[in-house]
Order: sequence, then structure tokens, then C-alpha cells
Amino acid sequence: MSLQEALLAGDRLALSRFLTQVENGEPQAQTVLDSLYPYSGQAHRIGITGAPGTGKSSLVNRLAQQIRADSGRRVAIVAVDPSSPFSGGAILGDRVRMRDLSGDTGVFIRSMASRGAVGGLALATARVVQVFDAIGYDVVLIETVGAGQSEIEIARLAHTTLVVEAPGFGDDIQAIKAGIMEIADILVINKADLPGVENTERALRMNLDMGYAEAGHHGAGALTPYEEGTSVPASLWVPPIIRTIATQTEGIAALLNSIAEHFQYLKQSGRLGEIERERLSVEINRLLQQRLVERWQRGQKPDAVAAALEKVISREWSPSQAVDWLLNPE
Ligand SMILES: Nc1nc2c(ncn2[C@@H]2O[C@H](COP(=O)(O)OP(=O)(O)O)[C@@H](O)[C@H]2O)c(=O)[nH]1
Ligand SMILES: [Mg+2]
Repeated sequence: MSLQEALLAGDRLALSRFLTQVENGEPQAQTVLDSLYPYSGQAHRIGITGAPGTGKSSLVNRLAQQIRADSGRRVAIVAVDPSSPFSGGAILGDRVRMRDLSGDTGVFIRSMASRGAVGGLALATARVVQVFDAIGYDVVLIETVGAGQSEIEIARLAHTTLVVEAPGFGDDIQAIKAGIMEIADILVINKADLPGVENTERALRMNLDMGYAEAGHHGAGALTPYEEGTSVPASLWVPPIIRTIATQTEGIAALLNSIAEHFQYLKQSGRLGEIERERLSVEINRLLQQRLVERWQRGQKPDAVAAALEKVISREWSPSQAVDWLLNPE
């Protein structure tokens, strides 16, 4: 049996090894990735992001269990934790998950860390998600810590992005501080059993309303007319705010409903096609840049960049002149 056949047939050991090759950017993995690509484009990719400790892993766990119980659809979980490449934090979270989801062959869990990922974590994550999609996982849950730019990029791999908030950080809304409110399709207030949940919801709603007032003032030209009796354009998705208690499996069904509604909205509005186009365009551009740099580096003396840097530091060349020289040394 070829590796591709083994993967499509659900061989978990083969999959596990293959994903490691993919993360490490091994050339033989690319051939298999290429042959799997035509099978992709079916899965619902769901991003889950938010500050550490808000309960993302617990939620992902519950979502996976509920999806399995409701529909038997196959679920892949990709946990990205760039903050702790050495502590193995993501791996630890996985152990807990393994316990809850173990023995279910319809669930596959993969941790990603920045270590070892060739070409960057975002690109490696994109490839891993593509593999799950291609080999028949219907839902891919992508958990990231919502902090830096690369995590926001990873969240953008998703069709539907959940931003998870929890009460108990004072009056601060972590998602606003991290600048990730804009990427939310659904806002989740997890730990709704804790005090302060009303404050959190009020602050989130205020922030949302502000965002939509702005869209109304400045972006109206690009939007379809307002629907009767509503304050937002018919074509615009308004992120719902869903309360959950992951530890008690509360609100999970409501959250899954919202997720399904959002996917439906994407399909009906044509947004799904646009998102796919954007995502693939970004991937092609990133690969092109990566390959061009690699190709250029192959023809270079190893110390050329260092030599150019010295000239820039001594003000002999500007950075732009240095690059001119690197590309066309005379
Ligand atoms: N009280 C309460 N605790 C929760 C809830 N969901 C998760 N936790 C706890 O919060 C801690 C962090 O959860 P985790 O899922 O690892 O958060 P993550 O860092 O966002 O992935 C764990 O101790 C969980 O048991 C909840 O709904 N209510
Ligand atoms: Mg986690």
C-alpha cells in the first residue's frame, strides 16, 4: 500500500509519522502533499483563539466530543502553542485531551510547536490542516493562543473563528487588548460559572456595537442595503456572544449551533469562496517568497549578507544599496 493509500484508509501511525515529515519540511512529504491536495476543500475549519487559561483546550475537547456524539463526523484537533516550544505545554494539554477522547478513531489530535517547523509555524500549520482536510476529517479544530501576529495568521486558516474570553481578568477584555476582536466570528464567554460574566458580556457588546457603527459610517458603500428593522446590513454577519461552561458541558450545543449557522452564512453569502481564495493566495505568495530566497541563497557565499550588513552599519551603504549588491554583486 502506498503512503497516500494508507493515509486515506485511516492508518493512524502512518499519519502521525507523515505529519512529522510535513512539519519538518521533508522533500518526500511534499510529493504526497501534492497528491493529496485535490481531495482537500471539504472540511469545516474552526479556529479557537484567546488568552491562555480562558479554557480553549477544554472547549475544544467538549466540541469534539459533542460533534462525535451528534453526527459521527470525524474531528481533527490541531493545537498550536508557540509560546512554549521548550516546556512542552501544548503536549501536556494533549495528555488531558487524550484521556477524554482516547479510543475514538474518529478523532485525531496533533500538537504543533514552532520548533522544527520549516518555513514558519503558520505555513506548517496550514499544511497539517490541509492533510486532515484531504484524508476525510470533516471538522478541523485549530487551537491557538491569541497573542502575536503569527497566531492571528493561524487563526485566519479557519472559516469560522471563535474568540474565547473569560471573566475574572478585572474589567479588561483580553481579546481587545490582544487586537483579536476583529477576527471573531463568534465570541465565547467561557467560565460563565464565575462572577463577572455580566460585565464581560457588556464590555464585549459595547465593543461590538462600536465596530458596527463604524462599518455603517465608513463602509456602507461596499455593503448591501440594510434589512428592514435591523441596524446592520443583511449581508454582514454579527458575531453572537455565547456563554459556556466547558467544565460542565454547558452551552456547547448552543455554540455548535452558532458554528453551523456561521458556516451556512459563509456558503450562502459567497464569503466561503472568497475566504478560500484569500487563504490560497496568501499561501502561494508565501511559498514563492520562501523559494525565491532559498534559490538565491544557494548561489551565495555564506558570509555575503554579513559583509553587506557591516557596510550598512558603517553607513557606507544604505540597506537598499546592500540588497542591490547582494542580488547583483560585481
Ligand atoms: N470554572 C471554570 N473553569 C474552567 C472552565 N473551562 C475551563 N476551566 C479551567 O480553566 C483552566 C484552563 O483551561 P484550559 O482549557 O487549559 O485553557 P486554555 O489555556 O485556554 O487552553 C483549567 O483548569 C480548566 O479546568 C469553565 O467553564 N469554568
Ligand atoms: Mg490550551
